[in-house]
Amino acid sequence: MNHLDFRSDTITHPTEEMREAAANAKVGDDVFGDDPTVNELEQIAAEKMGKEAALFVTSGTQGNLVSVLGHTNPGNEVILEADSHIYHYEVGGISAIAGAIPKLIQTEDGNITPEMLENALRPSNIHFPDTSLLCLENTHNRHGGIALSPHSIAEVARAAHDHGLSVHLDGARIFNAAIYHNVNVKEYAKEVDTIQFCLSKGLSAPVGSLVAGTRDFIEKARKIRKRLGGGMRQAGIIAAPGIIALTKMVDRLKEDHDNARKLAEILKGHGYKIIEPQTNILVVYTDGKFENSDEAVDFFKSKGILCVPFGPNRIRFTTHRMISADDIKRVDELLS
Ligand code: TLP
Repeated sequence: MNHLDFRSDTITHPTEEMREAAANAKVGDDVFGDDPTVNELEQIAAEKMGKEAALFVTSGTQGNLVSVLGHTNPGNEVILEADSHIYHYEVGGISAIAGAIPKLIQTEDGNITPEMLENALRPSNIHFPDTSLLCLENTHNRHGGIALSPHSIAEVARAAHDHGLSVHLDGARIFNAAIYHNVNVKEYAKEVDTIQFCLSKGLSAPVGSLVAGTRDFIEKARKIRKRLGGGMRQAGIIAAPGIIALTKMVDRLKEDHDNARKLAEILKGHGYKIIEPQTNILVVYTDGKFENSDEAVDFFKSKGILCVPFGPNRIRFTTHRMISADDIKRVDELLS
């Protein structure tokens, strides 16, 4: 059966133009700084984010880890939203590799307010770890792809800076957030010390993420990436599709948002409770219909629709370039 695959926007294949760009990319040894295509991608990324420099990394997970390592010392505390990707889905890297201790803040909607941050901060005491970093996430994956506003990010980032913390933004889908709020991504990046964003999700590149920040931080991060085994050689082959992702694929993300809203209407029509989607992620509650999320995933699969479990009583659908408006209409037929 030819399934409609809503498991993630990470499943997007590179476009023909990306494949051609990969085949024809000018390359060099990037550990020597010699790969012109990687250098170009890093420069475009830094300019887009309004930061001094950027570093091409293998994945969002590596970008977040490199950033946490750059901002902390072993034993430091890192403040995170309780449902953050870094805490849930990155195999405990910030503890296992950076030696950081996470402090979680529970929120209704992924938005850490200055007040919540103040309450989480510890007074100075010989027994306590030093708190050195606040990590934010936008769009917020486990909160249903909610897009935090530049204002919310600015408020909490400024509060964190006032207390001497650094701020890292996991902006895996930051362009989706910027499109939702109709702002330039720089509005987000300017408030944080570092931002990580992914080329390999809705933007359809096959591999890679970037970390952007000050020149000094990025030089430090380059060495940390090397320590993690992320020093790549003729990486222009994978950076070339990334340039197309960044320069040509951002505007079309709006289609994914429109399709998520259409999908939400269809699922509501079939009696499902959902979190209203703002971007390309749609979270659907399974209680009242199924015993648990695995059963729900199996049911949808039997209808030719792939999605993922998202906690005990929730499943997630993600729209992306390889799902068309006609595919969305087919969901209605498949469920009827
Ligand atoms: N998220 C993936 C899975 O890991 C869950 C997905 O399918 O959504 N930050 C955020 C907010 C993410 O959603 C992801 C990927 C990452 C970081 C990590 O990116 P990769 O997969 O490139 O390491």
